[in-house]
Amino acid sequence: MLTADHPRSAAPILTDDPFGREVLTDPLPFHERLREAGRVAYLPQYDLFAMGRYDDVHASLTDWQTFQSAAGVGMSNFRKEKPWRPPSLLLEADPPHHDAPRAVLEEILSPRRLRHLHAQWLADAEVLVDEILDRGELDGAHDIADVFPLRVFPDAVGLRQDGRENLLPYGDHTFNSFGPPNALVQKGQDHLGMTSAWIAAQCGREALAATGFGADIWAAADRGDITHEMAPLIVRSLLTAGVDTTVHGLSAVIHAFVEHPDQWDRLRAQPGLARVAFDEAVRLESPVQTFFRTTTRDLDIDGVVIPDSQKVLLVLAAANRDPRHWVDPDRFDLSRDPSGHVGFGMGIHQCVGQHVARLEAEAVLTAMARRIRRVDAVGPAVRHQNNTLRGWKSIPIQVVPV
Ligand code: 8QM
Repeated sequence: MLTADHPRSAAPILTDDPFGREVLTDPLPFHERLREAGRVAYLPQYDLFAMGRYDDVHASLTDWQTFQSAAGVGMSNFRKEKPWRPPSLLLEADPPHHDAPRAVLEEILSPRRLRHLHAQWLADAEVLVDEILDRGELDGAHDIADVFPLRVFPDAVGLRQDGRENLLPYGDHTFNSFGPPNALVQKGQDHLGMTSAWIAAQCGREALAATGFGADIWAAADRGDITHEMAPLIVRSLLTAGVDTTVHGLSAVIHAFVEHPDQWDRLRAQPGLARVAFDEAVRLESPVQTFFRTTTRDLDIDGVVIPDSQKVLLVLAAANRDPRHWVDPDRFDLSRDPSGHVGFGMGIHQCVGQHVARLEAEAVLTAMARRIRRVDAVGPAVRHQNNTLRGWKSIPIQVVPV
């Protein structure tokens, strides 16, 4: 085994580029090499450490004191480099600054507070399923996964109608920006000024409807739970993290069912499995593949020293298929208990919007399972390329009604 010449380190070296076209096209071989290399590996191309075993990824996510987020959760180290946008008060913060914004958003997005959306979103999903049944042949990514979150989430936030086409490109660029400044980031630069300006303009109180998640955030500022200066940035978090993630989560579960028709039959027989199916797809596909943390001290992991202020790549997707933790990890299996996957992260930063995501997925899958007997592939699915997200650009399918 090669050894890193990093000072005082003895980490196994991996020469893969986790953000190169080869790994982004098929990340699984890299994930296996990472898990098998040891508890931690060194990637000389970027001077960073990486972890892919479930226990180590889980432990690092839960130890926010040692693995901080405030120096950024992308490759860029905010202790050394200026962030491309003002840091998120949630994602790119740690206690104590993280606490108030997190508590406010967690309450606003809690299952109890989302309950009133359930019936409307199911009705919206039924309308969408009617539309796709009329067509027969369609694109599961373009016509379902891209469409549904954009129909329900901006309304729930309280966004104005015009300009919503900025949401997906802004999110896609942000997720690219967590990686190195490669061609995927370059491609997003052209329209970034306009897109960012639109996003920023939607975060003010006057731009938001009188009811919705956005208004709820401003009301929390009026109560003094957060300051008025914090409110726009917390709204920005919703707009950044709330659309692309659910789009790729939905495309993951749709693709999984196309590939596993037996599991589709199972969902039809037992529609109550919709939420399990979604979490199992999030485990299997890990729409958010990776996040970084930054060490706050020198660490020793089985003799491998990770120095203070080092970027550590946590490969959530590798942990979610680690055979040390999961039985038959590559199987999409509704009889498994997928809870404990790290696709939503773990610990104090665990996805605050996960109940929104599950409600959207439950609505879509429930409506589909009621009306659609079969979902057949009619052509090869095409991957979407992003430095952080894994999903599909195209899933050509034919739907057969019940
Ligand atoms: C990823 O801006 C933010 O607060 C934010 C951006 C991206 C995410 C989360 C938060 C994890 C989905």
